[in-house]
Amino acid sequence: MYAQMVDTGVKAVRAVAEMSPEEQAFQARIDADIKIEPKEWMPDAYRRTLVRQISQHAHSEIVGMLPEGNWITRAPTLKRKAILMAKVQDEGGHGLYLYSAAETLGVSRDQMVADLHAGRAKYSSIFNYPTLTWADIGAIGWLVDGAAIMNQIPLCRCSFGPYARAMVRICKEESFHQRQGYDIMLSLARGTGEQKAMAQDALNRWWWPSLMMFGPSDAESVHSAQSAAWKIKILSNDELRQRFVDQTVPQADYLGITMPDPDLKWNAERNHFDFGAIDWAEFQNVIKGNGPCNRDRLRTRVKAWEDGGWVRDAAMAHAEKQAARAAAKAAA
Ligand code: FAQ
Repeated sequence: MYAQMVDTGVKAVRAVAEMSPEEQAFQARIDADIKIEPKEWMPDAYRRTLVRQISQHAHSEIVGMLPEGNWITRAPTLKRKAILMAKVQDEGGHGLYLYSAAETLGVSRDQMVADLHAGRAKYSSIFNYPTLTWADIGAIGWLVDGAAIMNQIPLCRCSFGPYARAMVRICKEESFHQRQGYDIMLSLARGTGEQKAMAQDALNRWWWPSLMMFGPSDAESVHSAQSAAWKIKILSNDELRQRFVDQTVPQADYLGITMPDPDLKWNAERNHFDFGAIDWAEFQNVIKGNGPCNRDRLRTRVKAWEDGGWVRDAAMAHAEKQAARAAAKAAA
């Protein structure tokens, strides 16, 4: 039903002396911060790693439209509705840039979509949680887009040119998304007691899953060492998670709501917040397909793809007719 670990063929990071001359030249370019472009030679495992990560990222954007799309018809004001519609459309756009970036590596969008629908590809764990109240839309913008930006800013400097360039625009848009979410939280936090309670409840439910978005701890992360050597990953899962916590705790204080973590406290020695243990069993359960909404999300995506079949067929038929007309005109 849902993806298991993707084997990119990397067992351990190899020393330069163990690499072929081609691999050594490739690694030297990476070390010199030269971007790798699609038509250049690259190790198969580098290509597979990027296809895995970029396609998962694209799927996350597309599946990520669903929890928020669920609230477009119920947004509390016309302005909030217009903003939410624009945000959800932006996420669709991000998916398209990312599918295009992955296509430069030789995989077709149809193949990537088929992999998602067949459960062979992952998407972010966070989108398997339900949006129960309007405050969840605030929490997603504030926390989920906030975590996404924290992870994606370093990706703007990653070694693969098309991915790095796609990230620049995506990050600009995500920062607006984060601010619209925080603005919703601020309105609720300054509202009635009931509204403030709604904001607190959304924080309680979204905080821990947001921390899981950064992936397993560095000690458990199977791909990190090689991805760091290839400068696909600039900062580790744990480093990014810590930065996110440090950035977000003062924002919750400003809202006047409380992080659902009794172990959260400032550590002056480390100059960081200490935080409680993440429930990794929950994370593993969600990425294996058993989160609250996994089945529903996939079912909805598959149905949307099937329902849109006639549009793709019509576009193809139109393109074929145009090509045939152009050929007939050229021959006349
Ligand atoms: N969910 O060895 P690592 C967004 C998997 S965009 C599910 O550490 P890696 C915008 C991982 O794939 C959010 N699976 O892996 C938005 C691997 O399994 P595999 C998406 C996860 O790749 C906002 C295994 O665990 N962002 O939110 C997760 O080096 C609002 C071992 O992990 C991106 O995709 C997870 N959270 O590091 C949209 C950013 N974490 O592939 C709508 C790009 C780990 O072997 C509304 N991706 N796994 O089967 C990355 O930076 C990396 O892929 C990580 C994981 C950091 C996510």
